[in-house]
Amino acid sequence: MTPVPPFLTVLQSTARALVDPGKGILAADESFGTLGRRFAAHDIPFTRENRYAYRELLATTPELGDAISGMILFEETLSQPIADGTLLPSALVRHGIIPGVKVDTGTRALPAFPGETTTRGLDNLRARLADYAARGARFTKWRATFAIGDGLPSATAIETNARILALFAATSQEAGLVPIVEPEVLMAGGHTLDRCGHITRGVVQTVFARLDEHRVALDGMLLKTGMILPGEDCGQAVTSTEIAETTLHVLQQVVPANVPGIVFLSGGQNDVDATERLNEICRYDNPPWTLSFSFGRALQDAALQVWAGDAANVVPAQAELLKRARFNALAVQGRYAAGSERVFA
Ligand code: 5MM
Repeated sequence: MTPVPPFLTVLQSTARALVDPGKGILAADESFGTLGRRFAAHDIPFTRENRYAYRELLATTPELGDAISGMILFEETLSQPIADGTLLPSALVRHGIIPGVKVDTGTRALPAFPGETTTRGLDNLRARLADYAARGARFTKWRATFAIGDGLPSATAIETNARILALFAATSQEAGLVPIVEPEVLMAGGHTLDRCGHITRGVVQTVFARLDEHRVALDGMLLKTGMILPGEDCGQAVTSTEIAETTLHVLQQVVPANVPGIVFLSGGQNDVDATERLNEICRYDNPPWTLSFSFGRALQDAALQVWAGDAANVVPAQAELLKRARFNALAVQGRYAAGSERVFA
């Protein structure tokens, strides 16, 4: 008989709270490399002071908890003090936002498989999780990436990453932290919508097979995945309806019904497209799981641009973040209308 994780009730209630209807997750877990590139695009010096200022801006946005259920942090942010002297995770809790943390340590080349990666971070994971939990984290996230190309992704890359995702998820549940399992099929390339659907189906199916083998409690985890989209160099014109129907069709084939929620990443779509497509996906009746968002760029890009590293811009930057969070909160209820963008402009 499969053993029941000791914290199953806590895992189930945290997972459900993260997909509280009408809310979604803010992914602000960019590693130094990624955040450095985002800052560089706006000529913002990559200093600890600026990283702290930016993460504090996000976490202290007034009313953000009305639209955001949880915020994924980078390890550094978990111990960051904010202006009032409290630690940033405590500030989130005060706003009704659940703190979580990215626990993978990034992707590395998969030896002998050019163009493919695995994700590191399992070695000392148990000890790190105990530390993160003591610092207030209640959920975790691990991302594996899959490139689509000639012969890619290989069966070996899919299998290796699925196994690692399952080990991560089981270890996280053992520590009482809800795992967000993120297999990301990348948008780069010239593939069609159908090929993205075919690859995503195979990847997600293998991930759930390995989660089952590793006795991960599916009702105490979330799946984070991309919408099914044509590659960014494909040139195929697709409607939001086609994207929504294909995405739901694929996920219904491979995601078990007892997974409480599926949260979408934005993956490089512009913020308005991401919201509009999310809305279309969420308009369909009665999928077995709650559907929501866990956007990084599609929530943050406008705010980062307005802030531009200047303390004088904090309030308008927070307004941009809140605006996108609210639009996406409407989208998960199927109530976003593109015209709303003009009303708020
Ligand atoms: C796919 O990336 C995740 C969602 O962000 P987008 O909505 O922008 O696609 C995101 O949580 C990602 O895992 C983090 O930004 C961390 O990425 P790095 O590359 O810094 O590990």
